[in-house]
Amino acid sequence: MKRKIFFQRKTKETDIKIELNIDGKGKANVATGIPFLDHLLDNFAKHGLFDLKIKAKGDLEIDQHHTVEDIGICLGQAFKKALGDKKGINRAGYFVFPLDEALAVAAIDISGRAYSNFNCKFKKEKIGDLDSDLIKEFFLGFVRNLEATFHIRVLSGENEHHKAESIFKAFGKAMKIACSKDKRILKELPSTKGLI
Ligand SMILES: [Mn+2]
Repeated sequence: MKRKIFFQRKTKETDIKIELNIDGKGKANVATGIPFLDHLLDNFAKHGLFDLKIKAKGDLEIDQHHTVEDIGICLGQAFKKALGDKKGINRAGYFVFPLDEALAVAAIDISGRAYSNFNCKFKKEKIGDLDSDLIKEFFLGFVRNLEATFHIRVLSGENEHHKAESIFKAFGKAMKIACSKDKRILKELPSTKGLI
């Protein structure tokens, strides 16, 4: 079964279209109306080897909140649908990604249990054109809809661009590991409970 999906969600606040291939090559085409968020999601796709197309139109004239949060929601739903029955997947993954002085850890378990522990504080309100406090909201929307447990730590870092980018690179690599299949358990769910 191909782990590919087209997903669209339209509300009065945002209109978001996502094409995702979990078993891709890292081809990204992201246009959210917020160029720095595009940059972060490009990095996520590139390092996770996901083919990812996102077209988002949000009510940016109000602020960026709806758009960033809803992209997290839609991306979480897209992964959940594309993963299908989850048989054979590693389920959990983590990565520690350095970017010069910045070092981020992302640990994920696609466990059916939504929990986000995002501990990075940004000193600046804006990174490029992105409201930095919305990165936390993006991950909350993502894990609630993927139904996954997620921890993000930034162990060191000075530059805000480096901190944010190292988070999304670690996020991509950790998701790649968690979504990857292990040939030995292709017909099994990776759970002692028998349910995810
Ligand atoms: Mn960069």
